[in-house]
Amino acid sequence: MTRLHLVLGDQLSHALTALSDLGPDSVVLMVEVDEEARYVPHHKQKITLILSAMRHFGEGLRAQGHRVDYVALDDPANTHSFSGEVARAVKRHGATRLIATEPGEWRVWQMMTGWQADLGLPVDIREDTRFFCSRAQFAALSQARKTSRMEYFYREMRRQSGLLMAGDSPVGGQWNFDSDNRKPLPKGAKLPPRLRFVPDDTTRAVMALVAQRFGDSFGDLEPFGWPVTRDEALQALDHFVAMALPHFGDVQDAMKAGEDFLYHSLLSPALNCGLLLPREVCVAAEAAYAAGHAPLNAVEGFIRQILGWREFVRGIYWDQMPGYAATNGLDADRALPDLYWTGETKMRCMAEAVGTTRRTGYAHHIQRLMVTGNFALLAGLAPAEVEAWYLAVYVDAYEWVELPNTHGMVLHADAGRIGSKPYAASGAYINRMSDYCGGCAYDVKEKLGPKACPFNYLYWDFIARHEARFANNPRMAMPVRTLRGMDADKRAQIREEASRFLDGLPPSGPSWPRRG
Ligand code: FAD
Ligand code: DLZ
Ligand code: SF4
Repeated sequence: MTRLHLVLGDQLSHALTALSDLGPDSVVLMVEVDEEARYVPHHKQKITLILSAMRHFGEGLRAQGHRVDYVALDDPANTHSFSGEVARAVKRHGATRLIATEPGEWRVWQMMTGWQADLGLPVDIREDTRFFCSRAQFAALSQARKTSRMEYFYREMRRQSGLLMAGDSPVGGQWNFDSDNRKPLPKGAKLPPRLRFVPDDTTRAVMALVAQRFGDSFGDLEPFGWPVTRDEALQALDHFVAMALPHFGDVQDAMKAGEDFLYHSLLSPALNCGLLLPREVCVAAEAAYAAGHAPLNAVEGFIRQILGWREFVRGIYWDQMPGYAATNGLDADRALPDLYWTGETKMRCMAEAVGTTRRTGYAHHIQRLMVTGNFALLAGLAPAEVEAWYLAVYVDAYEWVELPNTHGMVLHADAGRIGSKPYAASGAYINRMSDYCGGCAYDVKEKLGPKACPFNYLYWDFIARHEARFANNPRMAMPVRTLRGMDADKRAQIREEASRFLDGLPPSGPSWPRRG
């Protein structure tokens, strides 16, 4: 009798349900497989982070006395797929039962649900209890119409978790302090130093493997500084709470040239691969408020991102897949321009956002949403291509969290399931929230002509392309009215300049594989 307990690369938590009943008849299975590294061309630092964190996690289990069967990427017998490696391990150990925790991606869920029949043994797929809201609870809340907007769902999660609650009421008498959180970065603001971790021997060995096998993948391999162990992830959490959380709220939407991190937590990579649990992160933030170390608008804003947005997008993903990925609410079909991979463009905001992405595997939320995301929306880029890009380039990207953000929040391809209106903005927004425009080859104040900021005419062209659709959306009524006030010549010029600009962008080369 051998029970095989499968742990995937984003399930590196000792609290994982698949590990809850390890016994003398248990073998923990962890597998490094090419298929997971190649289904989109993942950033080199993402592959490094996951493989190094997996190796450390496996070693940790061994040190606790558990039997761990760890299949390395360069094992000559490796079949390089989850299904192939699970089948080999079942044979190797004469396993009588396979135990897993539900995966983060529909693609892997489909594989997993076929294993019982394919392998001819019982397969337990246990709930992933690391989240505040289970898939079943979200479905029930949706039935009860409590997930139509993130804010309603978030309040439900506040009540359920007790976070920032005083009895039945929100602490401070308000659920949401977002209106306090939209300031640009003040001049001369002193940004906190960020904790980066020096790669140890395990990480160095993985980096050498990644350089050798995935040298043509996107992004810089070095300097690598992401936490790869539970201990490092806890240090990163403490550091964020001490140094950045107090300022998190006020300038949450700000951007600054040359500053990759501002006051953001940088915790998503550790949270999403399991080294940190969302509850402990929220509790640490709440404790900072209780201790008078951080103000309420910062702590509420931070907790809302995790307890609200993170749980909400996961709920939508599992509630709506597989159909969710297939919708194209704005009929967008333009190929992804090469500048998303190269960062080569005169638009300084885009060059900054892609630049930090290449160097670090990270860009903060407003860069993802209002720069690369806004451009993709205005330009009418094909959802599948944009989604494959976001899934590949960020070290924190897994489809359950990437897809609703890209498909829904950014591209409005889900026809409003996530947001009631598209987050479309002209150059004025980027100018207000950043210092990018000052050093840009384009002029943000110019609306048309060779010097005009492309975001300006692309914005109006976007509104014009969807005029009929947006006229029925009360939240889009104002730009539609303004558009209708423009004379025919101006509208024609906007169309012409937008087309010329977009048609002039080189599309991605064939060397960048699409999502398989
Ligand atoms: P902070 O700003 O410090 O926020 C704290 C935490 O809140 C994050 O660590 C994250 O866990 C959570 N969070 C914040 N916003 C969101 C959100 N919209 N959805 C889910 N969780 C959120 N986040 C991912 O974790 N993985 C992705 O693949 C991903 N893809 C995105 C794609 C697009 C187009 C956009 C607009 C956003 C995406 N996000 C994604 C959400 C958000 O941008 C990142 O969570 C955030 O930038 C991570 O950096 P941080 O840890 O410093 O976040
Ligand atoms: C992203 C990734 C990569 C690059 N490699 C592996 C791997 O070799 N083994 C593994 O178990 N997981 C890996 N992952 C994470 C998986 O893609 C992730 O667990 C699934 O997509 C389910 O969310
Ligand atoms: Fe971006 Fe336009 Fe500003 Fe240049 S002028 S940085 S393109 S918003």
